[in-house]
Amino acid sequence: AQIVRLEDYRPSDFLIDKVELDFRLHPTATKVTATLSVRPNPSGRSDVPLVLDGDEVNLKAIALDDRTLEAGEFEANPESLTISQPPQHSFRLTIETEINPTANTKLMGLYRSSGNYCTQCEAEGFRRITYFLDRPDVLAVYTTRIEAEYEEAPVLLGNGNPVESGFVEGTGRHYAVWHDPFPKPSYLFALVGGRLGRVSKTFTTMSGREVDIAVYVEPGKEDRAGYALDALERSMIWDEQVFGREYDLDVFSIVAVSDFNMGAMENKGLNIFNDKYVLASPETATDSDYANIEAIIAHEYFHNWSGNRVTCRDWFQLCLKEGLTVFRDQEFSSDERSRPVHRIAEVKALRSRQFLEDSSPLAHPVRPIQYREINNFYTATVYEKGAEIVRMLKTIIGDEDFRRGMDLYYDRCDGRAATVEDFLKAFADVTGRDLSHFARWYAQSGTPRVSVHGHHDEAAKMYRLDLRQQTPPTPGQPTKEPLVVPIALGLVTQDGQPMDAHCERVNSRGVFVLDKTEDSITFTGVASRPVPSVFRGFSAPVKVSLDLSNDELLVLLRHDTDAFNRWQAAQTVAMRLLVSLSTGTPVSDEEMASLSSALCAFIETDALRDPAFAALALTLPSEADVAQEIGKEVDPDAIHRARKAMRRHLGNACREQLLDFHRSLAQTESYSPDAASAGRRALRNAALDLLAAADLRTGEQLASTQFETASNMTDRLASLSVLMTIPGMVRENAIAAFEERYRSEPLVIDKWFTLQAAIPEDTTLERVKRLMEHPAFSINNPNRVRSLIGNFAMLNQVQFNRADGAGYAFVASIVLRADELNPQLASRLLTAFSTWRMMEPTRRSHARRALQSIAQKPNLSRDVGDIVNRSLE
Ligand code: BAL
Ligand code: ZN
Repeated sequence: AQIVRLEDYRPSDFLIDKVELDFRLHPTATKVTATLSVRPNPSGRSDVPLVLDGDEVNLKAIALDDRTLEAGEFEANPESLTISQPPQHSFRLTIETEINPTANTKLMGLYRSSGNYCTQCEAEGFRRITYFLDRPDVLAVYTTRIEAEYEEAPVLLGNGNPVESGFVEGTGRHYAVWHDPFPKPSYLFALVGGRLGRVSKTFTTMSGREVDIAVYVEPGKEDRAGYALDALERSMIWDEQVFGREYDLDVFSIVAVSDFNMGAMENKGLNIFNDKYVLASPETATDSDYANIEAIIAHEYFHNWSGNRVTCRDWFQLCLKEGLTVFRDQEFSSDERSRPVHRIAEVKALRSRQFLEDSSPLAHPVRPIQYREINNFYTATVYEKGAEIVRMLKTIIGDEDFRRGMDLYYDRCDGRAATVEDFLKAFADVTGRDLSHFARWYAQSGTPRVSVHGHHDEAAKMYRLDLRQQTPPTPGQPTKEPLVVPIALGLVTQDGQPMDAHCERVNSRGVFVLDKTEDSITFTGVASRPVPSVFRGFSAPVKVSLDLSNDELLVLLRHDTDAFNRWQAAQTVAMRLLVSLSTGTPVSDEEMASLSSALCAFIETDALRDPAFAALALTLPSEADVAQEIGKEVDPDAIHRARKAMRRHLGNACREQLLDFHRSLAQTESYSPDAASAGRRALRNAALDLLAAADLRTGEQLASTQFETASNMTDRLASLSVLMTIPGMVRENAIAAFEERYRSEPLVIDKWFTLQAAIPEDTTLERVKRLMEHPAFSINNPNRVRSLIGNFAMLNQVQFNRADGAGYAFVASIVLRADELNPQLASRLLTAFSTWRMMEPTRRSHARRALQSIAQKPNLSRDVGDIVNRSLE
């Protein structure tokens, strides 16, 4: 497939200012008439053909300025439409196409989900509806008329504001016209038609305008849409207060659909969501579902400014909207919940997904310089590392200048398709700083490693920190340059008091900026050897190596003023022990006991002050995280045994305290999804998990009682998850009871699939294959496939990475099956193989064979072909 390169970017030779669309919805033969107002682009080339993009387009007719074009005046195939000699002035092009939305299993363009019509156009789905200049720097004003059988689709929604609606007399059909006054790229186009229930309210913006905000869901599920509507309203208020951004249309709608490739989509004024990120009730959704709904509703809403009002010039700039919008949703969640707890959750996700990607054959810069298939770049690197770059910028320049820079960026770029350079220039201009070195974060892939060595001179009362950064090679980038790394830091005495030491290179916000390969900073007035607390709040997305003993780290656990580093200190010690245990390096009883007694002491004094934080402190690094830390010749079975042993040790050591939490934190009042209540449930369930690890019978008894009496999904699922670790009839009966209870709830059955797919036992592969025959499973539905097969591959380290290769062969076979229906889904599944090179030789050769079996298949989609080739390179 052809490679698209950033360096080849040039402006479009033609622009489209206005688009008028007419849809006659029909399950298998939807007719679309698109009237495009086209003109030559003054900044493009003249006397060149007009080439419009298409993808499986079925063209019915074409006219130029109302004159039907004859064969010979244009050239059309399903992938493009060319007019060799277009007029050199403005003209109107009218294109009629026909679509079969029912047969559209790719879920790109116009398709049907549970009988409803919906669209997904990012990145290149609009060209599946009609021929178009389907690129984000072509911005047009859209008017959309939608017509359908009233019985089939009583609700008709489009972008922008409703203009007109009515019945088509004597036909049983009706129509609605929508007009969006804000010029937008085609990827933000959307329509919905169907039978939908609605919850809504009026939101008054900061300038006093009234907006009708609404959430549409499957009829009968309106009572599960209230939390999403509330999260939307809170997001609107937050963006006004924190970024000064006001909503700009008369309506804002969110529609939940059950077949969706992504989490959600920010179409102008008409967000379309995977129903998993809208529907919630205490009986069907967990605390983390509620938190995800809140974050994703906010994310899509925030795109209205960071993405829609200011969009991207080309797809290489994807991080411009995605990194920035993730940063914005993270800040929102931190303000709505507990900032340190949220920061820990962000960092855990970053490490497990982005650091992994950055050390894999799929590593790429936050702003890639080339792609074969843009769908494969909606990655943790573009999103999460992209957000970390924005956060570092804020850390370096400070809150006030950050806000001034954001305002300038919006002022300058409103209504335009912008670049990363435009973004950075706004901050350079408000601060007078040169950000060209900082910009390297966008171009250089790989996770930097920063080593920190401390030297104390008692006589001179000086303390020196020697810092060194280095980034390992990644595909296409054998050598690396030093980056600009903000390090938030402080010193703590050996008995845990904050030290009042001075270093003029650390700014008033406690930040030192490392911008060379090596540097040293010296603190004065340091009488005794301190414990340094570095990268507070995880101030840069780097891996840190510290020359601190475990005992010194545990001082930070007890005493650091930075909550993130308190958590980090215990994780670092746990990780060291897990790596040793997994690789056959002896670990003494004292070493194990020093961590467990520090954690027991910590939870005894601190847990109830912030239960959510305590739950995180009690959760050991995952098996995948340990594998990543080991990095080569990985034996997943050894890691599994090590982690099990350590959980058993911790559960025994803190047993009394854990039993007490499990008893005293039982839910008594009615369920509320707020962060404080969720934190208490998290601590209680973390306690249950460790108690079961220490003693299976106690665990089984506590978990089965909790399973039977739980008053909400969080507690019920947590207890079932614990039962999954205990083979036997109690577990199998609970699995059956859960299925019986939630059989008609697809999103709950997804959880049931996931728990079973994650059982670390040899029989799991057979279980997963059996579950594919379950009536609720469908290879066509992305949520089902990801829950059962995606999570088998991502969560079940020992069974996906089976030594006999059966896990790899199975997932490869599903990738091939899925690829025939939905290439995006298939290529996403395939990324589970990104860890294959770090495995020990037997597993590595099985994985290579599975990847080769995919690569050899004829007619692979571009999506899967790209990932499999990069994985094998
Ligand atoms: N733009 C694709 C979905 C999202 O990131 O919001
Ligand atoms: Zn986004």
